[in-house]
Amino acid sequence: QYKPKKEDKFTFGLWTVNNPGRDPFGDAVRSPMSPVKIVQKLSELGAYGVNLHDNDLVPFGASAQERDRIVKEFKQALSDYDMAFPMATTNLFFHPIFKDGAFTSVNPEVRAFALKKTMASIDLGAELGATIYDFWGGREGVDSEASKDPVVAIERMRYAINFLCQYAIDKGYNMRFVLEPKPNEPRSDTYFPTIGHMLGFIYTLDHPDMVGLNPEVAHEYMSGLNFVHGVAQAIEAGKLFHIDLNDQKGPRYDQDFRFGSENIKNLFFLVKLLEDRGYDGPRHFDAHAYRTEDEEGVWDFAAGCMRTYNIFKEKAKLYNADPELQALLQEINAGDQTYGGLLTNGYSTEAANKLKEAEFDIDALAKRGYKYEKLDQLAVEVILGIR
Ligand code: 3MF
Ligand code: MG
Ligand code: MG
Ligand code: MG
Repeated sequence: QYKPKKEDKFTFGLWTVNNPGRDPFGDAVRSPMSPVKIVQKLSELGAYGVNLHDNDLVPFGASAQERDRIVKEFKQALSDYDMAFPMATTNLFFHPIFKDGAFTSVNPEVRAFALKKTMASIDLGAELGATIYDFWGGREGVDSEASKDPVVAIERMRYAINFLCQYAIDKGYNMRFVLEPKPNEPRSDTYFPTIGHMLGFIYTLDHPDMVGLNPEVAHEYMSGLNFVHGVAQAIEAGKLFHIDLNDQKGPRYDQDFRFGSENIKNLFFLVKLLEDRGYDGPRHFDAHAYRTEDEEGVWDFAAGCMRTYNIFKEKAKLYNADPELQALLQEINAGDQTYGGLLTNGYSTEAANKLKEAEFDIDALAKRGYKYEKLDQLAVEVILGIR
């Protein structure tokens, strides 16, 4: 029942299952697997597709022949194992050249190289069939506030995204861009730290229709924010083009835990939101196995992400079908929602005058109990599996 199927649209980045478990205090604990093996194994587990950064597949600085050989072999694997390739992105954070950022570096030569590298990576994504191209800020930020003018940094980011949108249009690629906010790590502070900051930025671009969001669970939790509300705003704005699912224990270092391993209640409401609102993009897991794990643990991790998503999806159906819970919701939301047309027809002088003359029973309104304790307990019992 919870077994992942292609229609579930579960995807993983090559970098997620291939995470070697390196951290600031310890070396790699797992050796890299070949991209072909990853494609095969994820397909067997029921995933729909894979995503990558350019250098997850083609090493930094590879020759044209080497690149073409690797890409050919990878394309063959996608076709052999019936795996989709929805999203690609650029690694603009690992190589030391990017230590001060890429598109927002103070060094113009680094900014130019970052554009060149991204164009090559967009070409790679297009060749593999990606229709979504991701931009995570990586090292676009500061450690010292003295180092950069923050207004100039925003202008530089806009210049880069506009340049690259036009590049994709010029090339005739069927591709939309997604911007992925994160508040910090690896830099002390990253520009465009949250969904809201990024959403505001999109409308200042030359091609705002082409650009949406790739929100990540852990990134918003690192800011102490409610991820469900951020995603809802992206959905309402028509900007949820992609999503990075994982988990995180509150505002601390970036953990990228297995989806649903920590914030069970909030992530239940996230899955309910995505499913109720008909989100039809990839459900991408941007997470990795605990550092304690060997290869077997990596596949346990991957299977767990998908299984938990499907359990939440099933629970959301139960929630929507629970008679007591739904009756209570109806009771809570009762009343003339249009308030005699005054709450739906917008402003008019007549409506304003009517409202000014209206009498309200302030005491009765103030005394109302909202029954949210009862409702929340029912919700918790659905999630805990006893309803
Ligand atoms: C870092 C991230 C990134 C991005 C990736 C594209 C390395 O916290 O989330 O993963 O997600 O660049 O998805
Ligand atoms: Mg992340
Ligand atoms: Mg991360
Ligand atoms: Mg991510």
